Amino acid sequence: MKIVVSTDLTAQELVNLFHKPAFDEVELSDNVRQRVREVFGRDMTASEVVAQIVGDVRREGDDALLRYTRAIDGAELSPATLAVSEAEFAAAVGMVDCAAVAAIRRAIANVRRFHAEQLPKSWFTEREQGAILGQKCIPLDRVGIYVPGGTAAYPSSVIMNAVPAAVAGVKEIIMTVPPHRDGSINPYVLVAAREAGVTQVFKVGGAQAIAAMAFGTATIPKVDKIVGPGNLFVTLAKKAVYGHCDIDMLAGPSEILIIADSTADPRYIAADLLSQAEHDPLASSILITDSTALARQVAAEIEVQLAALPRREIAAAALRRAGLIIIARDLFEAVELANMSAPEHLEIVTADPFSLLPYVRHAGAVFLGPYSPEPLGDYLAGPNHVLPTGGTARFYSVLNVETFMKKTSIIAYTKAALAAVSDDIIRLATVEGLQAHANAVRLRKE
Ligand code: HSO
Ligand code: ZN
Repeated sequence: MKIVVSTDLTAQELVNLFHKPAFDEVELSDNVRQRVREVFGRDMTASEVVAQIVGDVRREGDDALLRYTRAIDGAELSPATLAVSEAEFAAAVGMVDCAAVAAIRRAIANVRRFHAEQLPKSWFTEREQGAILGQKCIPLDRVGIYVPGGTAAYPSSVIMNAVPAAVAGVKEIIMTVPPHRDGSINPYVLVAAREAGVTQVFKVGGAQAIAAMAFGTATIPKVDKIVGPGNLFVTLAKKAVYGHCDIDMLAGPSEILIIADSTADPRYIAADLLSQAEHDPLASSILITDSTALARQVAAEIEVQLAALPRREIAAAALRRAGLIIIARDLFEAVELANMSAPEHLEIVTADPFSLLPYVRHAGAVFLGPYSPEPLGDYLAGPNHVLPTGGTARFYSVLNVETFMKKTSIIAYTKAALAAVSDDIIRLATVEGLQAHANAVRLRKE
C-alpha cells in the first residue's frame, strides 16, 4: 500500500488524493468492449449501448428483452419463463443451506426493526381561524429492485432493498436479476427475495431490465421507482429513465475509509480495508492515521491477509489502483480529509471515536470503535448497506424507508381563514397576471 504524509503535500495534492473519476468517465475494460462488439457488431460507447437497449425495449417490449437476454446472458427464455415460477422458488428452497437461511431471517429481522424506526408520520397542524394544514406520507405503489448477476448477486442486497420498501408499505415489490446461461438464478437470491417480501422476480438484467421496469412490457409491470446497484450499463440506464420513474441513486464501486490511531489493532484495520477491496478492482480502501507505526503495521498486515484471500486478485488490483495510507498531523485533520473524500463507509477506530463524530459531515455510514467492522453493516446490524459512493455522500442519503415514500400536502381553510388572506393572494395573482387565480379567491369573499 502506498503511504503518504499529509504535511508533505500541498492543499491541491490533498484534494487530488480523493479525486474519483465520475461514474460515466470509467473506461470499459477490454473484455466488455469485446462483448459489445459481439452483441452489436461494432464498437460503441457505454452510453450508446444504453441508448440503443433502452430505446429497443421501450419500442418492442418483451421481444427486445428476450433478444438481449439471449445475446448478452446467453439464456433462451420466453414470455412464459421470464418470471420466476412457484416451482423455481420451491426448488431454490431445496438448494440452500438451512443455517444460511436462518442467518438471512435474522438479518431481515434486524433490518426491519431498524427501518421501522425511520417510518415518517403523517401530521396535521392548526392555523388561525380554523385552518388546517398537514402532510400525508404515502408509500409508492410499485417499486423495482435491480440485483446484479454473477458473483455480485448478493442476497444481502436483496434484503437491504426490499425490506425498507416493505416497511414503507409498498404493496408490489418486483425484482430483476440476470439469469445464468441455463436460465437459473442464484437460489440464495430467490430465498432472500421471498423472505424479504418481494412479490415477483424476473430473469432479466442490464440496461434492458431497467428499461423494462421504467416503461413496462407485456410481462414486466412498469414501476414507480427503481432501486439497487448495478454495473456501468445499469447505472447509465437508470440515469436515462429518470423522470419516467424515480431512481434511488447512481451507485459506483465500494469504498471504505478508516480513521485509526495507535490504539487500533492493525489486523482489524487490514481486514476491514480488504473487505471492501475484494468487491471490485475499482473499489477504494483508504486508511488515515496519526500513527506512523500503525501505518507500517497495517501495510505489512495487508500483505499477509491478502495472500490468503480467494479473491486476492480483485483485492490486490483495487489496492494497487486506489489503496492508500495517509499519515495525518492529528485526528482532526484526519476527519477533515475524510470529509473531503465523502466515503461510502467511514470507520473510526480510535481511543474515543464518539468525540470525532460531531465533525463528520460527509459519509454514507459511520462505524465506531473496534467492534463495528464494516461487514457488520453489510449484513446484520440493521442499517442499510445501499450507500452513496464516489463522493456523492455530499448530497445523497443512505437508502431508507422514505426512499419508498412520497409526501402530499393537505390544505383545509375555513371561510374566515381564507378571507383573512384573500387580499394578499389577489395582489400576488395580479402581479403574475393570473386573473383566474384572483377570481377563485375573490368569489369566495363575497
Ligand atoms: N459493501 C457493499 C455491500 C455488500 N457487501 C454486499 C457484501 N455484500 C456495499 O458497499
Ligand atoms: Zn461489502
